[in-house]
Amino acid sequence: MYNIYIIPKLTKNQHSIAFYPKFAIITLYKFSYRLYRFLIIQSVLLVLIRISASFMSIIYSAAQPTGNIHLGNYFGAIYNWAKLQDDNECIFGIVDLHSLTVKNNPTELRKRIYDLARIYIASGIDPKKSIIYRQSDVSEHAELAWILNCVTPIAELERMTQYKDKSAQHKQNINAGLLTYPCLMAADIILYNTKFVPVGEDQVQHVELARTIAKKFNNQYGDTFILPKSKLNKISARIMGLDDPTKKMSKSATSEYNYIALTDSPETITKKIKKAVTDNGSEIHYTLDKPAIANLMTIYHLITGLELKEIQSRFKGKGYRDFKTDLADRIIDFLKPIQEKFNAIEDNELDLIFKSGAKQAKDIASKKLKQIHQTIGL
Ligand code: AQP
Repeated sequence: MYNIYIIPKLTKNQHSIAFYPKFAIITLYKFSYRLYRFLIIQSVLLVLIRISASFMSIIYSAAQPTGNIHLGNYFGAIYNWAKLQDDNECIFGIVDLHSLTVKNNPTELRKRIYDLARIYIASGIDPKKSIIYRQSDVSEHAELAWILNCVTPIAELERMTQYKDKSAQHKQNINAGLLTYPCLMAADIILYNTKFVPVGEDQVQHVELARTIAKKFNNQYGDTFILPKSKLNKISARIMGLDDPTKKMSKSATSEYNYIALTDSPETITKKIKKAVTDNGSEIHYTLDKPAIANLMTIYHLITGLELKEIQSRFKGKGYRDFKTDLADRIIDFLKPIQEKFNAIEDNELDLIFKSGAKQAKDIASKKLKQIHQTIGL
């Protein structure tokens, strides 16, 4: 099949003007054949890429620029996102509209948005593989949130744990956004035909509500949305506060001794780990009735990759002091390359990433919203 054209070789003498037309035809044949072969290979490759892309899942997740990103956010979410980006189509948002549910200083908020993007990239999220964008750059989120508000029963929103916790925490500012937050989060997710949402345990209830809302919409208007599922990394899904191991580590904790921020200095890390609450006794042993040491051992495991049993035997006969000193040193070493990358990323680099991310996200979101408009009769 490949030798359809028998192309005679030209001898030296044949390279004369007399042979020019024949030579030109042969060259044209050769060229067309190569072009034909190139195009066939390209089409086959394109079909293969499309087939493999159709098996890829769409992954969506996001974080709020509400404070210092800590080890809980990192191991519960961001670290897992980076691992998913080779085999899936990943979209990672900086959900700045969500952060407005609590009071903000505009200058600080702007800085936190850029710093969050820095954290994503320093943690291994590659803007060439994944879409990184700011939620407020894609207005479709806010519009779909309004539409979803109109299919979501208030009772569903009122029973959300985060709404109850945050209303108690911000008594002076219990705004409507705090209550309808899950509708905006549902919009973030289902706007992109998301299949999986890798999150920490505290966000599972919201992802389940997003699924319920999508189901309600589909029942009312016909199949429009894919029903998303949360994706958890069991061991790191709930990192507890260092000052209170019965509550999760949180960006908006009142005490900075609650968390280790990814950008904390070595001195701060050492101080925070030294001050971390411990249980009665002094044995380095993982048991659920000793939540403080269990939490610190989980962090040690995530940082070093050592199994809990190995950690136990490594510190056999030693006390909390030795364990804490080693843990602090290991966290410092672990965060060093992340901090170096974080400090090297310039704002103008991020502006380009935001621009390209917004374009890519908007492209998907606007098509989906158009479809939704048609479905609901707008
Ligand atoms: N302690 C945690 N352990 C494991 N995962 C956690 N996440 C949050 N805290 C822990 C996960 O981090 C991702 C981004 O979180 P977010 O920005 O959506 O905020 P959040 O869930 O409300 O967490 P924070 O840190 O407590 O922030 P604030 O104080 O602003 O509310 C999510 O996937 C989350 O599950």
